[in-house]
Amino acid sequence: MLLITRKIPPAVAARAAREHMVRQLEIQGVFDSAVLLENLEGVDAILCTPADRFDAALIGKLPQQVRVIATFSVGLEHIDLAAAAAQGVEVCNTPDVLSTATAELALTLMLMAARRAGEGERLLRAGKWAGLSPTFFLGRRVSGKTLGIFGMGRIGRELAGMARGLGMTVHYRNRSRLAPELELGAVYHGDDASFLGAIDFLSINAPGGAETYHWLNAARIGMLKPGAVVVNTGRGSAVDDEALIGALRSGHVLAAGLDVYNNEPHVHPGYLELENAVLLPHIGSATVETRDAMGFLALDGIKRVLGIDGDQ
Ligand code: 8YV
Repeated sequence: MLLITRKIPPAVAARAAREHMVRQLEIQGVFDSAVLLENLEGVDAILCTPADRFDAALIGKLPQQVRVIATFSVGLEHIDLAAAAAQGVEVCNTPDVLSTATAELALTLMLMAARRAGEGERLLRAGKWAGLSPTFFLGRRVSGKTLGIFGMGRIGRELAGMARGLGMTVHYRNRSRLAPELELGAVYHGDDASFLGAIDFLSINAPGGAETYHWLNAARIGMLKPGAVVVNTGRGSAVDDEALIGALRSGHVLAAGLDVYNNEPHVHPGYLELENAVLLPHIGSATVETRDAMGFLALDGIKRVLGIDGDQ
């Protein structure tokens, strides 16, 4: 029996139903582990999402029969991997298939933030557009500028390719330097100060978790050039919200484009008041094509662990 925590795309649900007995929960908003625990009878596989927190306490309560947790995400920070391993539960995620969609959204946010697209749309819809003038609504050009990518994994590299298409120069910060065939001319920095001081746009594409927690804090924001643009499609936990909001207020950071937040779905109220913040509701991978591919990959992982062969 496969337990699915939240509503999934129809094509994925149809395949899941061909391959398993399915128990479909429709949890919305904040995850309630009690609801999950009440529904585990006969379950050997769970399909969850990043909004569902599988900490050590919850994993410890899973019946022995549960052999695999597949998450509808590349991110794994919501699952205590050590606790799962200790209990003999395999964990599968959905890398690669969402890289293009997420990079597209990072690029969308870069363009929207620099060209004040959200603010302009709000102004027009409010009936406040008084007409053209040479000084009206000036933003900043994106082409020809320097993009700094924090986290040069699959999504970061996809974004680098798109940015090169716009004539941007790409710099990056990563755990380690990439091989030349992956780097493709991007400039590697071994420390934050040289990286942050060299760029006009910062895109956070690193995973969440302890290693990147509040990486973009007041000290690092201070290392950015005045007028830099910050974009985050990785995890909200990589940003200290108070520090970023302060820098957006002062103008040291010209604009930000955010798709991910600390404490989702709650958004720090400071952002909501800022015209220079573009705010999207965690839709980096939200295309029909990508969500189907993610679901199919998660189901592949479940089949592998449960030892189910071939297409059912
Ligand atoms: C979510 C994500 O998975 O893959 C990730 O880590 O954050 C997203 O793609 C998706 O929003 C819904 O499950």
